[in-house]
Amino acid sequence: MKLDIIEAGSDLGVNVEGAEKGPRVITQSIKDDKIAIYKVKKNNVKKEYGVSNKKKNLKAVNEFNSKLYVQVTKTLEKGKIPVTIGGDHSIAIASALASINKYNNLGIIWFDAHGDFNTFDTTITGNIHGLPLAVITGYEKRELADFHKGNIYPFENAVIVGARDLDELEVENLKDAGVTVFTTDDVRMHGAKAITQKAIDIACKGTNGMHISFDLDMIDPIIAPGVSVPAIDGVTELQAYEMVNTVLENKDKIKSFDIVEYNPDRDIDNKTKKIADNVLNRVCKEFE
Ligand SMILES: [Mn+2]
Repeated sequence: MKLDIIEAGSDLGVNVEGAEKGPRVITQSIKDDKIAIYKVKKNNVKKEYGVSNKKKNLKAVNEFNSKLYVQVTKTLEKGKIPVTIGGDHSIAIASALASINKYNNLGIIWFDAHGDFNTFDTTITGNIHGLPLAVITGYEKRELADFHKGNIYPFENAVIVGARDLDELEVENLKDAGVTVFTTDDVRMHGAKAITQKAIDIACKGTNGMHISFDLDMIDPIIAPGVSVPAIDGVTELQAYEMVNTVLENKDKIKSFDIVEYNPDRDIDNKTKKIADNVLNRVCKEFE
């Protein structure tokens, strides 16, 4: 196998329960017993809630991500692709940074309903899963990536696909940084394949490849309700598969992959689990 699976069961970046259990449920669908599955476990900490604290669970998120960074690095050192299964999206701070630490110069495609481009100054909720893209591009790095000394992702090689639920100040951040954002409307207007191809071109322009971070909440919550922060008006299941397939057509450029935000507590009739299973098994098949 050319890939390892890493279960990143953390819900420390979000104020609802459930995401912690996501990876365990999803990886049960893996049929190929040659695939190695590693687990990074959350320390037994008391989770912080409320919106008055803008740095909720900061210490615990960092502890978790430090461990995950080490685990992802081990896979990268073997020359394999780490496929990290979340957990909330804060885990991508570790997976994405470990990858760029190995490959020095990468782009990133962030499939997501949200921008995840808040800083501690602009966040409304203080939930750290709203910050990871800002962290790994250095727009907000100060306290969330102490374990990483290497390069960060250039703004000009960072692309969000499927966005539709962005905070006002977050939009300002994205404009200020110059990160490319393709919305659900863009996907509808130009097609999932064309938009994904554009995103690949941007992520790979002048870089050594790309990290893919696939947040299941990009998909419409009627189709995929099993996420912690659903946003209406998402892409269809078919469009999501088209995006994954288009990315996998460029598999030589893929250095690392995340599938995040599955929340089994919120799922209905395993609808979201089935989609996550399909995406994961599609990725596994490609990197046999
Ligand atoms: Mn996200």
